This record gives sequence, C-alpha cells and structure tokens, in this order.
Amino acid sequence: ILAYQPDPELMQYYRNTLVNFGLMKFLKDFVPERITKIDLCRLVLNLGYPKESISNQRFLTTKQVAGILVSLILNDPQVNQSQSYSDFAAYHHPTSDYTIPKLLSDLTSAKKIMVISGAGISTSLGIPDFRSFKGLYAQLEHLNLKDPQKVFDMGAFQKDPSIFYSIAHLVLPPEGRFSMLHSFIKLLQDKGKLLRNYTQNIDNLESRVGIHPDKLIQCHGSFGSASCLTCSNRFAGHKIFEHIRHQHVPRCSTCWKTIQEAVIIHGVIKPDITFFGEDLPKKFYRLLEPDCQTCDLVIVVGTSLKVEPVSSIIDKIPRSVPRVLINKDPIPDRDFDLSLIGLCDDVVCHLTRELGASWDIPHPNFVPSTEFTVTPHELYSKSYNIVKKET
Ligand code: CNA
Repeated sequence: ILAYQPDPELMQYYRNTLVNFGLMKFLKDFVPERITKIDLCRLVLNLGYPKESISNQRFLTTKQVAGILVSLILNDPQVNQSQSYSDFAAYHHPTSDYTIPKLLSDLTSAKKIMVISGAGISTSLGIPDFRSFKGLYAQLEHLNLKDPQKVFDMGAFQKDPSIFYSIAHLVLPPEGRFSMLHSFIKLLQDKGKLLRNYTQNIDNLESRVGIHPDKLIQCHGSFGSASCLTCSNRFAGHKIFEHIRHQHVPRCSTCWKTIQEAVIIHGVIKPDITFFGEDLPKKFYRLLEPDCQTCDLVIVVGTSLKVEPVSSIIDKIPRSVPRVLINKDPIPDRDFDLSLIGLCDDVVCHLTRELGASWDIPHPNFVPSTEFTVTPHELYSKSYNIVKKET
C-alpha cells in the first residue's frame, strides 16, 4: 500500500467534500461499514495525508487505521471541526464481543465461509510445518543455510536443484490419508457453506479429501503436478514421487536425451509449487477481491500467517465479517475476533460436537463422545485453549 500513488482528482473530490460538508458527511459517504483496512489506507493517502501516518499499518487493526484517519481529519486545519463525532470506531467493529456460542450460531447460519489454511492442518499426518519448534526449518540446520527459506527459493533451485530434492521427501504427502481438519473443510463444502478454501499447503490433501477445484485455491501450487523447466511439459505429480523419496533430481526424458553435457538445470522437473520469487496462480488474484467482499465468516487455521500475500488476505475483508483463528500458537499481533488455541483437529471436533449429530465429521478419528476442556487463555483476550480431556 505504501507504493500506492494517490489519485489527484480523487484527492480534490475528497477534500472538497470534507472541507465543505464536514467529517460526518464524509464518513457516511466514503467509509461504508464493509470497508477494508487497505481501502482505509488508500483513503488516508487520497486525502493527501503523509504516508508516514500509516507506515506501520501492517501491524495495525482496521479499527486502529480508522482511528488514525479520524484523528488526522480532526486535526486537519482545513476542516470545520464544529460537528459532533459519534463512536465511529465502535461502528466499524461490530464483532468486538464475539464468543464461542456466537461462532457456533454463525457456523449454522453462514453461507459463504472462507477458510485460510496452512501447514498446521497436515502436521497430525506427520508432515512437518515450517516454523514450529520441530518444523522443517529446524530440521534443515545440517544444510548450514543462512536462511532456511532458501530451499524454496527459485534462484537457489536454478543454481542447484539437489538441495531442494534432498529435503522434499519430508513434505511429501502420505498415501491415502487426510486429517480431520481436511474432512471438516469437506463437511463445510457438503453443507453448501464453503465459499473458498485458500490453502498455502502444497501437499494437495484438499483435493484428496474431495474439495472441489472451484472451491479451492492452492495459493502456493501443489505436488499434484510437476513441470520440466526446459520444455514446460507437465506431468502428474506422482510420477516424480519415487525420485523425491530417494532424494534424486528428476529429469524430463525428452530434454535430457538432447544434450551431451547438460547444464545443471537442464531438463529438471520441478513440482508445480510456488517458490519464493515466483508468482501465485492467476486464480488467486482473480477470485480474491470478490471473495473478500462476499464472505460471511473467515476461519484461519494452522498457519503462522507469515507469508505474503496470503497473510494480508484478512486485511482485505470488511471488518464487520467475523474472523476466527484456530491454531496451536496464538497470533497476538493480528486482529481476530476469537482465537481457539489447540490442535486444529481437536478444536473442530469440539465445535462440531457442540453443533450436534448433523455436524459429525466424516473421518475415522472423529469420536463424538470425546470431551474437551475450554479455558480462557492466560495471556490473550478473546482467546481460549481447547484441550482434549484425558480419559
Ligand atoms: P508455518 O509458518 O510453519 O506455520 C504453521 C502454524 O501451524 C504454526 O503457527 C503452528 O503453531 C500451527 N500448527 C502446527 N500444527 C498444528 C496443529 N496440529 N493444529 C493447529 N495448528 C498447528 O506454516 P504456514 O502454513 O503458515 O506457512 C506457509 C508455508 C508453509 C507455505 O508456503 C506452505 O507451502 C508451507 N508448508 C506446507 C506444508 C504442507 O503442504 N503440508 C508443509 C510445510 C510447509
């Protein structure tokens, strides 16, 4: 947003309205209830206020940016300050007293749920995530990389694909299995409630559980297919699984035959996963904006929300839409209405048990009689620990 160039015509129009009609008229006309954080930032810039006033917007909530906008206007010498100003911030934060019972009721009534998922939904299957204590990055210490993310860097891959192929087996999906959380997303789809699943995962288990391609955005691609970097031929992903398991670099037979002294990258097949330095699938950009405007509940699950642009999706969603985090670790610097802290399979098991038999998750590990303890989080507000009771 900080690269955004204000539009001079819009600036003139906004300032005229503000100066001639005052703050309340301006807010009523240009700050609808479903405004997003990004739109608020643009508004600040299009009013001619300095970029510095929102330079740390990444760490601010929508409500805080709204507060900045209002305070800039209230301190603007050109604006007539005599009008009264009602509780604008509260108006833009209707979900401030969100609770677990409210979430249960929203799950029943919602029709367009957006699920933003990450590596944590597959860890119960033995696939490590990236950033946890025993995650993949911790397991890469032996490679002595300055930054473990380099393993997934396109530049590094082109220099030496064998580094990626020495660790790719660690994130290869297990045969024929998916987690209870995958089945929960499928349940939302079967109930006609899933607007879209934006997954950062590359294990393709959403497809395996039966999430329809129309309902799924694999933001970082997946192991479901692979392509030759030289001739762009596409292969079914499983064709290179044996190579991956044996830590061999797979090569395209067509290209490999045509060259005597091959350069290191010639004919190398790469899984169609998005490396750092590569663009996200077009479908992501095509559907994101409309989805953000239409969703009626957001569930963020099993992700540290560290990787852009997925981590900013929630900033594009109107603040009036409830947003819930289900994660092993809290994410206190992001603005959630409710954080359910625990193993995601346990959390959805608890929620669906509360919702009754019609919400039984179709997964072999789902035991409706399992009991859970729910306690307020010791450090963070609007956060609850959900833990399976010992039997
Ligand atoms: P991350 O940064 O490693 O974060 C994972 C998050 O999940 C952490 O906050 C954990 O606390 C949480 N978590 C771990 N286990 C559980 C659990 N059982 N229940 C609830 N929460 C849990 O990973 P992100 O997904 O945020 O980062 C995005 C990267 C990870 C994407 O580029 C992926 O491609 C990449 N990745 C994918 C896979 C996979 O496809 N399974 C595996 C490893 C990494």
